[in-house]
Amino acid sequence: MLSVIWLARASGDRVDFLAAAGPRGWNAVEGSGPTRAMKPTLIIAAMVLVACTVETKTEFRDLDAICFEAEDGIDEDAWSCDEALSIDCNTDEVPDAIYVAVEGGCDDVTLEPVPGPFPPGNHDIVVVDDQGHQVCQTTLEVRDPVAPVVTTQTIALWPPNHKLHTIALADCFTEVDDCDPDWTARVTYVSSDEPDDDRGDGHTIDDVAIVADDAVTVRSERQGGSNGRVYHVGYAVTDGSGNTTEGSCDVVVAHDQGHDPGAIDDGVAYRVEP
Ligand SMILES: [Ca+2]
Ligand SMILES: [Ca+2]
Ligand SMILES: [Ca+2]
Ligand SMILES: [Ca+2]
Repeated sequence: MLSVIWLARASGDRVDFLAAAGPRGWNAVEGSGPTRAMKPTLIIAAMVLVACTVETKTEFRDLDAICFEAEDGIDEDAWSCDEALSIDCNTDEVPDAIYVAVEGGCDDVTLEPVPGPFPPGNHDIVVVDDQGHQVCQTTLEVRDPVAPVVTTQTIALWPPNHKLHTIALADCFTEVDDCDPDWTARVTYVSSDEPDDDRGDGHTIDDVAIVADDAVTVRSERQGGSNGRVYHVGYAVTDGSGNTTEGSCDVVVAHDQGHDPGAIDDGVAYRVEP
């Protein structure tokens, strides 16, 4: 069972890897507070961890090609090149090796590894010898019927100085667990539990906006006479097989710094969609 968890986003010149975790559930994001300030630490930690964990992802290994003498047979669990293989990447691992039956013995046969990676999808598996001659061919189907599992954190903005903050989905995701590294995330809405411009909140409008497929801006502001402001950032995370998980993460502006969690959600006052 492969269980590398990673959080990677590619968007212009922004962070490529934000968090990564191994089978024991390592989590790059600890504590709460202004995420913007934590970002450099996250990037460094993530780069180190991605370098360590990617090698354990079975799909990223090459496939050894092993000659066997047809008359001797192979273990019943071994994958022989004379049959196609279909696996579910949530429950099965890509085998380490494919076995190739050769009449007359393996003494003079040297087979090349079949280069990976093998993410979800259909793969032609062509085994060649060290002279480049094709020895056999089959197919590997890697199925992924399970939607990504997304874990988020609440982001706190302070002080309430009416400034806009850009929040990327990568800022509020702490884990995206999927056997397919080729997932994408998009914003589905952003909402506020206070009106755009009301009493005791200054004189600004457009407090929420969607500024990219995967990013919003929200204003660090709340009504002085209320209980703190709660923004919801809706997201959809879709893997390469089209399985989608939807949810939202919170961005809060406390009424003051004496409260924990410091803002009470009064329901949606208004929301913006793409
Ligand atoms: Ca999946
Ligand atoms: Ca106002
Ligand atoms: Ca406002
Ligand atoms: Ca509130």
